[in-house]
Amino acid sequence: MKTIKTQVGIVGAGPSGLLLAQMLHLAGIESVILESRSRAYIENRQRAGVLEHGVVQTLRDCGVGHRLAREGMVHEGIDIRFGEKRHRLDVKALSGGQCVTVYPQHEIVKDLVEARLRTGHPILFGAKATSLLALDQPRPRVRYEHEGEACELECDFVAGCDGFHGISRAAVPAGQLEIYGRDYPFAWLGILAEAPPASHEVIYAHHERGFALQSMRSPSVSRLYLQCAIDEDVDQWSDDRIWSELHARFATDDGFLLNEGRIVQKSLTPMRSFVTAPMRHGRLMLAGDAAHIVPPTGAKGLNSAVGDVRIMAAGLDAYYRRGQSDLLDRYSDIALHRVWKTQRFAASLCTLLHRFHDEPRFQLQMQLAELRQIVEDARAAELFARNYTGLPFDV
Ligand code: RFL
Ligand code: PHB
Repeated sequence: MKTIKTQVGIVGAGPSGLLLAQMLHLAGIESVILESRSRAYIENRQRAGVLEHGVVQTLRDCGVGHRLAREGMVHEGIDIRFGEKRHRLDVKALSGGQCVTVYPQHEIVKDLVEARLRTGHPILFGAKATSLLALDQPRPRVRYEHEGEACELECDFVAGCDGFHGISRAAVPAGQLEIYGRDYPFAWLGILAEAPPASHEVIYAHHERGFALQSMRSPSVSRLYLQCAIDEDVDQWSDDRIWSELHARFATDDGFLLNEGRIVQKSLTPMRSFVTAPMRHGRLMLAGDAAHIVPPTGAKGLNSAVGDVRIMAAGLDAYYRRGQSDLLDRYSDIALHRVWKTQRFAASLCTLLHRFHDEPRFQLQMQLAELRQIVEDARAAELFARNYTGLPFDV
């Protein structure tokens, strides 16, 4: 069987795997990335949009911030709507100077793939990992298929960066992982529209008909989401129906109007909170969506993945540079400390903004009271802004 040897075997070329590879490269550590999909597929997959302050800094520090600095849209505030009124939260002032940047995830993926290719180190597309072996031994192995051939990657550590549906988490023996989670009884219908965003900041709209969100991908392309049923048939949503529902949910008493445009993509996203603990088993370390999922309301998934990768890279650096394994041994504890804070924020924002169909009318009043507190009470607003723009990284 064809075998490649390296220091760190990385399964998955999403933001987690690609950023880890770049950080390891900068630290002089060798790695091989295995990605089951094609380069074109991962570079066009529509996902996240909002980057925390510290994530932008991390990407810059890793030498992949040039296009982000040019094309990223820096946002100093967000618009929260409820009861047909809009409220601007100046998150920059409230958080002590931190902004968020809207820059699509697939553009980060493009920047990181380009950086990887420039290093000349291996990234194999169409390489599907099929099993992880000897995870409790000094040299674990990843078995994978590439160009119709069964191959093996032998390494010191395996970084499981293969997302929620990957094989890494499942490779941990039964009973060794604790799973925490919740599935929400609704989904998001997301669209990409060739329409300039009507507001230059992201809008979070609480409405009796359900939650809606306006974001953007560029000054001429809007990204919009609508809360919908979990089993919604996207084909039942004509463009006219989507626009009329969006208009209803974003309406304010001062006559705000969304810009319409050609809808070029429609998709359905389920909503889930999920954490696996510990995030390490033997020589396998999980990062990003392979270890935890947040409902997208707080825009935390990708940001949380970057938090994991920073800790893992620092641990590997200490291990290879100084022969110290204590940081690596504490990887899971350090990562989970931040993961749970992020989970709390994302889950609470999700339950604050969405309608639950079985909820008593009482619950709606609770949501409105909390929303009022966020926009009226400076301390509640500050806490929100600090979570939204990003808590400090532990490493
Ligand atoms: P990914 O991006 O899923 O990448 C995993 C990679 O692993 C590959 N893979 C395999 N490769 C080899 N062998 C196998 N057996 C493999 N199995 C899988 C996959 O092909 C893939 O390329 O995980 P990663 O890197 O951990 O990144 C996580 C983020 O993608 C995710 O958290 C965010 O997209 C979540 N998210 C958001 N996060 C934010 O921080 N800000 C946002 O504004 C935001 N908005 C969103 C979002 C996610 C959304 N969806 C679609 C779930 C909005 C939406 C609608
Ligand atoms: C997005 O731009 O896709 C986006 C923005 C804000 C969120 C979630 C997703 O909270």
